[in-house]
Amino acid sequence: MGPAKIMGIVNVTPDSFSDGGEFLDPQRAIAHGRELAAEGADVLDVGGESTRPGAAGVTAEEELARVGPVVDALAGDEGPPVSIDTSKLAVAEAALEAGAAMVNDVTALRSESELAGLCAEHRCEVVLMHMLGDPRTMQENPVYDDVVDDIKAFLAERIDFAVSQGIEEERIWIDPGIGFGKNVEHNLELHRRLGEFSDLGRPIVFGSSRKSFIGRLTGAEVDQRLGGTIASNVIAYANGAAMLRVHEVAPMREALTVADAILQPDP
Ligand code: HH2
Repeated sequence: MGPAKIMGIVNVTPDSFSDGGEFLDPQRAIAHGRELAAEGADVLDVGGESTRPGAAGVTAEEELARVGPVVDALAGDEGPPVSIDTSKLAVAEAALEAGAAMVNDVTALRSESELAGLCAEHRCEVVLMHMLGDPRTMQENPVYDDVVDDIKAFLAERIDFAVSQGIEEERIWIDPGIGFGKNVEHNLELHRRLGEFSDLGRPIVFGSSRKSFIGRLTGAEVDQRLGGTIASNVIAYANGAAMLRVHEVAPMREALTVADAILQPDP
């Protein structure tokens, strides 16, 4: 097994927690996606709806207006495959038709009943992420019996559901959903015990880039969390993550090269 894949984040939103508004103009988002591709991203994750704690929802029309031109352009490049970060059927459908190869759904196919069938039909890759509650309420007071066991049980159920809808198991990725209904200690425990998710038999996507637990630990503002992001992702990789979803691809690529040389020495 080589190093983990890097998923570069391309936000086309006015209010993402990490870079809201920076790339709302489609041309800027496209240019940003191309930069991340040049830095070595293996996948570009295009999103038009912020899921940060407390974020307001957005209509499918609005979301599609944001991401449509960006997916069109990036999927038309020779570059890395495009993932669409959405929970909406209409947005996923347009993106898949424009050439997206992956649907990254933070609700794990719970938002729109037909999304699973659409993914099955297109034979795209699918990311199933855990979230407790919804973005408006998820950080209020998350409680688990056992954070890892509870999330594993949820993901096992969502894998069964996806397969029952015709999605091939080989196309499914799982994600514990760092920051989605988790307090700082939950997030840290998920790093330490990430290896337990390998029992589910599917590759793990990990998304901690710039998230608030890093700010809580370091005091750093959201765009100053690269050091914490690197530490978090290297530990996740060491504990079995197969895909790292990050804002800053080049430094993550460097860190992974070093981590990989340490963890997987040439025989
Ligand atoms: N986190 C966010 C969005 N999508 N997808 C996956 N699979 N895993 C994640 O951890 C994840 C995700 C965070 O939400 P948002 O507020 O949109 O910010 P950003 O996209 O800048 O990370």
